[in-house]
Amino acid sequence: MKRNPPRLGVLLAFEGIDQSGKKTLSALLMERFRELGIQGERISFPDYTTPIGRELKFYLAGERDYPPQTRHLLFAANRWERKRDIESWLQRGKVVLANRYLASGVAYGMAHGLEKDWLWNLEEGLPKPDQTFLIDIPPQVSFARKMKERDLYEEQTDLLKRAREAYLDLASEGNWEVLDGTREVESVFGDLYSRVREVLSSRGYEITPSPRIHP
Ligand code: DGP
Repeated sequence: MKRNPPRLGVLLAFEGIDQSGKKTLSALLMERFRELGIQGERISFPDYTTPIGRELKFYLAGERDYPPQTRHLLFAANRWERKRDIESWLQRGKVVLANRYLASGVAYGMAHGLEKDWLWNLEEGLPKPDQTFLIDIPPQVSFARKMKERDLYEEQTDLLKRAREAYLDLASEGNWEVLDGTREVESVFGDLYSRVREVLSSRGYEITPSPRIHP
C-alpha cells in the first residue's frame, strides 16, 4: 500500500457557508503567525488560478452546465491539483491554513443530494487536516452580509441551508471545532486563536501568549 509521506507541519482547515468569515479569520491568523515568527501558508479553495479552477469559475458564473457528479469531481480535482504544494509546505514544517478544503466538497455535495461516502472517497489521499474549524452562521446572516454579486450557489437559500446542516452533521462526527460566526470578528478570533494555540503547542510549536508590547 502506498502511504502518504510523513509530515512535520500542521494543516488547519476553515469551513463554513459563504460570508461566514473564513478568509478574514485566516488572514488574522496569518498576521499573528508573522508576529510570532511562525512560518505559515494560506491557500483557498476553489483555487481559481489552476486549469480546473478556471473551469469552475465559468461554472459558478453560470456559463457551464455539468451533471452533479461531474462538477463535484471538478471541485475535488481542484484540490488534487494543489496536493503537491500542500505536502511540500507541510514537509517543510509550515502551518498551512486552508480556506475551504475536503469538507467543502462533502458538505456542498451532500447539500446537492450526493452520497457522503462517495464524496469522502474523492478526497481520500489528500493530506488530512489536523483541525477543522467550522465558522457557523445561518443563511440569513450570509445574505445580510452580501446582498449582491452572489455566485450560482450563493444565490440559493435552500442550498445554503442544506450545506450548513451538512456541515453541522460532519462536525458532530469529526473532531471539529465549531465557532459561532455571527459574533464580532474579535470574539470569534479569540476562540479560534486559543484552539490554534492548543493544537500548535501539542505539536511542539512554542507560542507566547502575545508578542505585542502593551504600554
Ligand atoms: P468561494 O470561492 O469560497 O466563494 O466558493 C465558491 C462557491 O463554490 C461557493 O458557493 C461554495 C462552492 N464550493 C466551494 N467548494 C466546493 C466544493 O468542493 N464542492 C462544491 N460542490 N461546491 C463548493
